[in-house]
Amino acid sequence: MQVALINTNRMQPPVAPIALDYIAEALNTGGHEVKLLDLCWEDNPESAIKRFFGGSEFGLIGMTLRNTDDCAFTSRQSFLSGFVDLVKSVRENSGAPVVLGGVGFSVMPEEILSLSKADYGVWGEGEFVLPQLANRLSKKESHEDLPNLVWKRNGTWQRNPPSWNSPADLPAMSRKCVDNGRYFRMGGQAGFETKRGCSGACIYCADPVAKGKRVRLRPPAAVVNEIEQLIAQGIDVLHTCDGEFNIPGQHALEICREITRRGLGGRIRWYAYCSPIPFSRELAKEMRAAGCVGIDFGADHGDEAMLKRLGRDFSPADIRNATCRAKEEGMTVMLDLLFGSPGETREGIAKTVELVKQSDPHRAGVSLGVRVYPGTDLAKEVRSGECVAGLSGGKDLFDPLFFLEPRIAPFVFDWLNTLIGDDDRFLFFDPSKPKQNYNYNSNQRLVEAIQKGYRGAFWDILRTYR
Ligand code: B12
Repeated sequence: MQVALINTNRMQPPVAPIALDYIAEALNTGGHEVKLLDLCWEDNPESAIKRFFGGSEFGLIGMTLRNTDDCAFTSRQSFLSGFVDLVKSVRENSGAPVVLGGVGFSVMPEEILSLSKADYGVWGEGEFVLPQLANRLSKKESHEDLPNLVWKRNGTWQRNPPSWNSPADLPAMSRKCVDNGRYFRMGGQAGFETKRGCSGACIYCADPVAKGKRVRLRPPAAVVNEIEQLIAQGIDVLHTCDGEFNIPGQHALEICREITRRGLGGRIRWYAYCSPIPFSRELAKEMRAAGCVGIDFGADHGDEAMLKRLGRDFSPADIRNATCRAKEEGMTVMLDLLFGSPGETREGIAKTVELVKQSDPHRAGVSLGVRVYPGTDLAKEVRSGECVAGLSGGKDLFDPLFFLEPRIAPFVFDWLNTLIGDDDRFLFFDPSKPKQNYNYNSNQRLVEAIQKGYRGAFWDILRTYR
């Protein structure tokens, strides 16, 4: 069957739709032919859609929704109405069934299907179910039993139980469907994935909702084969696409050793999201030897009680140690902080800022106000009792829901100014502070830097760009 895949993510600077590279590979392996329409590069998406469907007939159309919104308390840009318009425009130009997927989509599949009036959704990973859906549709066989499929029966969406497959069963990834070279020139990095799923208990995080609660590992040889494919395309700056690269630590070590064994450590520079634990000296050394140049630790907070409240399993001392080890091995460090969740206090924020100053990472990103995703423990908690007062947004699906602890809301911006002043190690998730803004949505400073040749993790480009 001829399948159309459409990337709907038009945010600048661009991030390549790795999902469509992976899914295209699985469809090709399953005997289907794929054509990609990448709307990221189109000034006028409607006419691009018209042009694309003008010449070809498709049996199935897959559309990806990576970001429902920019997840930033200060800007709150939702992408859903734009996405709904694109589905409508596709419908007007083709009679083929439309299936939706993506990490953003998987957080609220039924709602997005109802809004967009698409035919199907795939909740979670797409490589296993999409080729089966294409097979069944081409043979006109029933498909209502397919795992992960969201489909309509008598006007009501049905979400089939997922099958969380082993990534070892994925095909070898050639990374040739998407124009990764162009994304590298315009976006400064390419992604690769080493595992799926997360068994963590962070109350705010949608990863277990969209990827499953069991960690499923990709074989190191397959990951490094894929890296080699990217290198062959001239791409040598990469970013991991895992929630946290070092969980589990042994797998991270094995990936690094495989990169080093193939002599690639000196040929690539890569960045990873990591947890402050486990982060042994051995892992730090192996990561650096394998070409890792920067780590963004999901530190969240510097107050022991708040870390517990957020469901994290490490301490402020672990954050200090991880920062120190990574720096000793020559890697650049960013600490990601999350302020304003339930129970936040003036003192907790002060302790966190103090911890950052003592640990002295290269950058610390301050995110204030927590995005409340459906299906998370935070979503359950804030709907009850006194937390309701801290909610804002959420009047409809186009209005992202956030929480900011009401006890600190009246003074928190001033308090942060007092504590941080003009310490330029701190970045803010806030477009109203362009020089310190690490919200990557329409970040013009970042776009400019990449055009001038800067490459790397976005926070590191922002750090070095003058
Ligand atoms: C790595 C990462 C980044 C890196 C990307 C680096 C790179 N070169 O790729 C950086 C730091 C740049 C980044 C930036 C941002 N990110 Co980010 N990022 C991630 C992360 C950790 C991995 C994303 C990824 O590539 N996964 C691997 C791919 C293979 O998985 P996938 O996209 O989910 O695709 C699978 C399925 O969803 C499905 N699927 C996907 N599409 C389709 C289509 C069809 C038809 C089907 C059937 C199935 C299907 O199959 C795919 C393969 O299994 C996720 C969290 C996570 N664990 O997913 C957050 C995440 C995607 N990011 C998020 C956000 C908000 C952002 C920013 C908007 C933040 C900001 N304001 O600056 C920007 C957006 C940048 C942009 N231009 O789009 C949110 C989105 C949440 C939401 N509901 O909208 C996430 C989920 C994190 C979170 N907060 O929970 N990010």
